[in-house]
Amino acid sequence: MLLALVALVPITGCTEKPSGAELLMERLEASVARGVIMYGHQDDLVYGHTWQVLDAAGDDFSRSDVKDVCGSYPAVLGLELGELELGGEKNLDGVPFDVITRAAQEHYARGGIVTFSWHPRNPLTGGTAWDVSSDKAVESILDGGGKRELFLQWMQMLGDFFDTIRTTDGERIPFIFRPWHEHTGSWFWWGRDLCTTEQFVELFRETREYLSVTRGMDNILWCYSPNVGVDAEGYMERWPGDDVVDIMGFDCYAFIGPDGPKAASEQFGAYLKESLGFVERLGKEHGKLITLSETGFQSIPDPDWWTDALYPAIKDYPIAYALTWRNAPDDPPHFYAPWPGSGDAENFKAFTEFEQIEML
Ligand code: BMA
Repeated sequence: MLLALVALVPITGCTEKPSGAELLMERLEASVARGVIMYGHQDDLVYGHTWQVLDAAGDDFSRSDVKDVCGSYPAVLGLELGELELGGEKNLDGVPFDVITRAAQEHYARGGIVTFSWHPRNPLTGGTAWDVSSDKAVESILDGGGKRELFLQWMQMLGDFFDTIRTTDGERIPFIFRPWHEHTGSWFWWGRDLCTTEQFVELFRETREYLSVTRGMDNILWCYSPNVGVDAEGYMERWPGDDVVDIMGFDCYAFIGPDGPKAASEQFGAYLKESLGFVERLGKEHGKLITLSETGFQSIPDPDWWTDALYPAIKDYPIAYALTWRNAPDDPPHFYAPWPGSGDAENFKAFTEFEQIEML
């Protein structure tokens, strides 16, 4: 005890208080060093298959489909900011922003880790994030572009929102931000065929520069997350730089094909392993932590997917966490985690009981 106390006393003048981002990185690194993989679920505390939190002040954020099934919360909570840039009260999935803030606070207070994604609308056309009708959207928001002012407003709104992510003592909560994700595909307006490598890199770097430098937010870890379907070279093609990325992420889903769920699971396992192989190598080369930033099998039609497909594919790789996508209450087949009564519930429980899988 005494030794521990001595070790904790800072030597005046020699130690600077670590930033929130540094503390979070230490925590993630320690978890990877222990050989565990944290389980994450998108929007876990804000809604589930049959319910939704709409009243930020009146809710204790104790409900979770995952907890209802296995008794524990996910260690990582993903939250979504799409349409924050419109200035309304709710995100693109109908979640009020004050609910998002409170969920982040509660999850952090319980010892969990928070990560934010963002599907902003197309700044040029006014369409959704999936509006890929113009290859000039990214160009339009960069320096000299016609939508530059709009983009600067978006950045300010993002910064103002992130400023609400604080503990009750007013300390900024450390979190992972994963903007401009899946850019190796061409389904978002910032995707591969919609802008040049230089433009993408500038977009990522500017976003970080604004939040980290202009707004001084030293509580954010920055995650880069291409989609499966690329090789190591494709993964690195639009790398924004070792100085602006903290975590190398990777999004990879299972998709049902003509041969049914088992074949889809098998195929998923094979390409996930192959991809994690080179992401692990790139992580070592660049000195970065790696993670499975999004994964899942919509409706989980293979009831053994958790233990027979996902687990064997990830268990030999040093990923910090594996985050499955959301359980949409307004779109019943759109679920990626179990809920009481879902066909995969028992299998999910068995997955969380592996020693290597960490829940909260
Ligand atoms: C997508 C889908 C959409 C959703 C978006 C942001 O992958 O789940 O329905 O609007 O993520 O959460």
